[in-house]
Amino acid sequence: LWRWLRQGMIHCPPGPVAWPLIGNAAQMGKSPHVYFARMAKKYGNVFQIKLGCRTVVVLNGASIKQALVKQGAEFAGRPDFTSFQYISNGNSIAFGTISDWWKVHRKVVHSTVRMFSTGNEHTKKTFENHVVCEFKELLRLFVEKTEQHQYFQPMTYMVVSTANIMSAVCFGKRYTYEDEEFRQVVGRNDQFTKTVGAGSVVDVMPWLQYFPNPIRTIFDNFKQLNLEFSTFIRDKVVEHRKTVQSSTIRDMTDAFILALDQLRETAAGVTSGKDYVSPIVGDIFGASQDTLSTALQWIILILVRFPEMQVRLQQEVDKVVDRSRLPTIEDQTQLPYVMAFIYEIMRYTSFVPLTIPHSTTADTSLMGYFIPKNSVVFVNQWSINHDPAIWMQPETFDPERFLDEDGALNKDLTSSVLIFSLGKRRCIGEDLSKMQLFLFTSLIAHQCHITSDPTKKPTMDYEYGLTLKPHPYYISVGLRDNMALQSD
Ligand code: HJJ
Repeated sequence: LWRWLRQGMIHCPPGPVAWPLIGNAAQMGKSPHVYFARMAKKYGNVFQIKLGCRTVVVLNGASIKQALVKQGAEFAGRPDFTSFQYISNGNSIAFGTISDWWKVHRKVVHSTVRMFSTGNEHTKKTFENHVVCEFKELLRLFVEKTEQHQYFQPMTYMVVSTANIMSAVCFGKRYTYEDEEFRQVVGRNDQFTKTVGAGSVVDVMPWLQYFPNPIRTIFDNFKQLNLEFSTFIRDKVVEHRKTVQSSTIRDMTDAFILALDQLRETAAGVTSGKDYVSPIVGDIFGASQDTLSTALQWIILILVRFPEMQVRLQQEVDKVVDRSRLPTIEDQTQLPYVMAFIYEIMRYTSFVPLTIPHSTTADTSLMGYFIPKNSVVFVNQWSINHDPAIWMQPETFDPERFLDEDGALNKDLTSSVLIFSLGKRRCIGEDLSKMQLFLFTSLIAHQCHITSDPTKKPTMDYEYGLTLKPHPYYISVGLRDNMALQSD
């Protein structure tokens, strides 16, 4: 490849002209994914930019599947970004580069997550119960806040609520909305997401760490939050280790301790002193609460912006679920509009616009361009979800696009939505997420009616990061009847 490059038979990807020192960083603006989609129109799906000291290859549209699936091994690395070194002390599976152990651990994590969610009928019911219990607590709080203030900001409650679902699964414990320690641990997702998102400034201009400036302050906060987050997780794992028994696996942390200890013992004959469990529990708990609370914030925002869709959801759920019971997982096949709504939330908001940055593990070529080993690679998921060649009027929010003439879910189209990535780095929690979002959405539709302050209509604006966070908004929640709050 290098010889072809010298002989001019293969070229580096084209791209916009870069400024000295900062490169194209200033051009990205507040929505790098939109800027990248615009550059893809000009230079093609594979182009290259300069961010500070780094050359970054940006993948859009069809080049994504080619790279992540067909040439999966070459594109499965992670760059050695400064910020990644502070996540679980540099031992995160999601942010760490690949190795032989990485592959084994990922398999164990995937099957363990399934064992506590979509694995079988029994695990599904247990998971469903966690979601329903947490939904009831959230609804109780929403009604109380509405009585007190009429309109209130629901964001932090949704974070605690989704974190509680995974806390029940991981640790067998839920926290109250007032718990200060828990709010400290899960209440800083906006800071986390800003610092690890593709194009984060410290990662491409590391010299900013070395003198006082606003970027350094953000980075110092990021380090602090990761320290506190890791301590919280490690304490939980230590507590579990004291009482774990292979005869009764209480929760996901128990399962990880047993599975990973056994793995290491079979491999090495002894267990080394290293803690392999905490970084994994950190990834699972951190990723699920950050992403699912963001999804829920977008869902409720869209529900109040499009009241007619909220009514349509209520009508569909009412047809299948009467007032004597709550929606369950088994209802999913009969609620295509609910699923279409969830897919449209994922497509339209694309709230993970770019994946966690990748890097190449070898010199390679893609769509005819040369890409050297250790190149930083950004994967623009948003570009697929808003491609006019795939979607009619991509900038319109319309769940119906996923339904065929008979009102059934169009599986070809739903699988065209890209938000869980592809290939060796694709999301482990996809099935768990879809199940949880289905339950939450149908429970909301069945149980309550949500409205916004007519004088303060919420905007669709967001803060960019690994996940896009909608700006704060106010809602009011009324019960359709009193059923969910009366039982148990
Ligand atoms: C966290 C929020 C954290 C970890 C992990 C160790 C695995 C959104 C996408 C993927 C999710 C990526 C993962 C995130 C891990 C968080 C999250 C926070 C500390 C953490 C594409 O999540 O505030 O702190 O430490």
